[in-house]
Amino acid sequence: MNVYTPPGYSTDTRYPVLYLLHGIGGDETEWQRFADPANLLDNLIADGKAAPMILVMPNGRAQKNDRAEGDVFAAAPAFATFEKDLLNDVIPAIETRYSVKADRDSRAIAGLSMGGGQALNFGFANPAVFGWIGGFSAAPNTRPPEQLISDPTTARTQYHLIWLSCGSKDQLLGISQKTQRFLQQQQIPHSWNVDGHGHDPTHWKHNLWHFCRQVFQHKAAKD
Ligand code: FER
Repeated sequence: MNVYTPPGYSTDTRYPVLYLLHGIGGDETEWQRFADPANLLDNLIADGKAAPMILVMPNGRAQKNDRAEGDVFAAAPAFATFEKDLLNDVIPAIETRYSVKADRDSRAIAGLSMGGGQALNFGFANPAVFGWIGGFSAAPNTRPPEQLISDPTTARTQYHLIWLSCGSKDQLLGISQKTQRFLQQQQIPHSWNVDGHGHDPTHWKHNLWHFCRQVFQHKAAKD
């Protein structure tokens, strides 16, 4: 995994943590290749527009060969297996090695495409672990709504932020739409951001920016 710590990181302070997940052809370096999350967060924090936070970008392909090689779709099951690695290994490792706030209000999960599906699946299945969820261009690994959110009553009040986004030219738009429609029907508060992009890095970078502006801020940030 790659870990970002905010400017002035000190063990005198405890920080919230955003777990940020990659797509089917990516790995723990993917976000850095196109979104420069360290600069994005440095700038937002300097402007007082994001909470100082730790950002963790793990490899979400939980199998022996975790490289994005060959037929990357063949590794889809390993993205589901990663739920156990995240809960049992990644989060405890971060909470042992870094000065973090270890509670659901201080843990967020977000991701792009395959990682967006993981963020939704893992975030909704583990309300005691995550208080903030972001799914950008979520892929077909996203559980069907009734399985994804088996207890809508709880979901209605549990999450500080549920951020769903997709480009209008993205072939996978239907997956986010189906999820969003369910959230709306069940009156589960959420943000829904559709732009004119396809399944592309600009969409992911923009939505990471939006998500970082709001995560760990108990009131939505305003310009
Ligand atoms: C699929 C189409 C797209 C799929 C996964 C993806 C597992 C993921 C795309 C990405 O992460 O960019 O049918 O099935």
